Amino acid sequence: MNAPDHALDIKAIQAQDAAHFLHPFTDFKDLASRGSKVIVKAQGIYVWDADGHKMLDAMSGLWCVSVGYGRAELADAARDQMMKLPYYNSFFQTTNVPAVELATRLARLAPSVDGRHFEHVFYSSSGSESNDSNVRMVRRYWDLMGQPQRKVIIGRVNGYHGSTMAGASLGGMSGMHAQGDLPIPNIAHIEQPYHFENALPGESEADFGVRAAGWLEAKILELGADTVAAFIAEPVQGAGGVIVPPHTYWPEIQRIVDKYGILLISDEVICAFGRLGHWFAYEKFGYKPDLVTFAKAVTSGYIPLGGVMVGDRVAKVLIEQGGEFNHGYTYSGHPVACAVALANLDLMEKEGLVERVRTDTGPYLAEVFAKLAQHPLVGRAETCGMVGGLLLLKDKATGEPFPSDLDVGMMCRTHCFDNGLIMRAVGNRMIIAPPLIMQRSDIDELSALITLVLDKTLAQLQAAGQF
Ligand code: PXG
Repeated sequence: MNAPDHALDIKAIQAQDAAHFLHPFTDFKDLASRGSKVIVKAQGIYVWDADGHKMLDAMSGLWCVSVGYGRAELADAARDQMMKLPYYNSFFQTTNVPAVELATRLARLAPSVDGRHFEHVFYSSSGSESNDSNVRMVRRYWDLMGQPQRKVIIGRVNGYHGSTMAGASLGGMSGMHAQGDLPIPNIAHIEQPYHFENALPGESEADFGVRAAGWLEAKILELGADTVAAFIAEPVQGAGGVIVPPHTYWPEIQRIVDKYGILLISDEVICAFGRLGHWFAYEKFGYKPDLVTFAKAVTSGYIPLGGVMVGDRVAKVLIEQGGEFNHGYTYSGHPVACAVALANLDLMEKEGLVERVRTDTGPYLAEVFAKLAQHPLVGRAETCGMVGGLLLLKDKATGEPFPSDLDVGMMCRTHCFDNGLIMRAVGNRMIIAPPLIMQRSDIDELSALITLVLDKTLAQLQAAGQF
């Protein structure tokens, strides 16, 4: 398995890649000068590049391959459905069996909180599209409610909600806003609940959580409560660096959205389907969203599918009063994607993956991260279910960060690649979202690899006189 793939002319593939393939979120010229790493195969929790290097994929692809690679059940489901009905639209009073079955199943999986139910699904093919659908549904809802002035959707700095015009606008990534005249009108942002960066000196996590939620109330009052349509947030911020909010944050957010009657959108593109030990993450934190965005792990990334769980409050109005809803995609309710999702949910249920994360591997990963926090480079170590973040600091006692031009995160990530481990670097936070099929022994292997790359990063910093 570890031999180079001689059937491939890697240099030619890299040259064609540079000549024809514009990669997402990439400096095209820089990548062309380096040459892409060609990933050729995968099995279980590992991927292999064309040179035969085996890597433990602690990012599950891109937060999606929850059931691991090489699952024949998902390929069989796709093939069977392709041979039966590869495509049909659901625009003109037609439907298909997998889309109906999946919507029914998702409605059963989404827990009701305080009598608020999720009975309906609106399908898309990605997280970004789903959040565009959210904007359309939220604004349509308030129009139908006779409050068309309620247009503003509030998101958070460093939140990620996708890369379409609306998705990137809802997100709070300054680098994305800087390109393409974003955000679009009627989007506002508040600061993120990141204790390390935003707490006052000596402020407890609990106090900070309440204060950070209070930024939402302040923004609502600043904008005028009758102009605000919705608040959108990730349960735990993923792409922003695995920022886990204090336990006091979500209850206070719920109090505020209830007080002003604004809709709550839980963007669970990363957090749903067991990532945090529950089918949906709002259940873990106990809040009551009106709309829930999903994508990624609904199919374990084997095929694109996304959507929105539409709660009763919004669904009733759109259905009873809305007439035709002028929005949808060619692939809304794609039969093959829905068939793969059903097979994926079957696997997750059969193997008890959600419960495993909640009761076994999630708590075990937390123990492992508590040990990693002892490493001289690690200033903070946090997990939530099967996501984790390690903050690399120059001085963990004082909280002094490394100078940003040193790019310690990228330094560490290079050691990861060189040593058979895939982690993401977000600034100087090293983050993971491993496949949910991992057992404790896999987590031990992951922990040993992380320790190795931290040691190598430390040695490099010491050699450069930076530590
Ligand atoms: N919402 C959230 C919370 C996400 O994490 C999207 C929406 C958009 O989904 P699509 O399917 O349109 O990509 C995401 C996607 C990273 C990274 O570098 C994270 C995502 C996508 C690409 C890169 O961590 N999350």
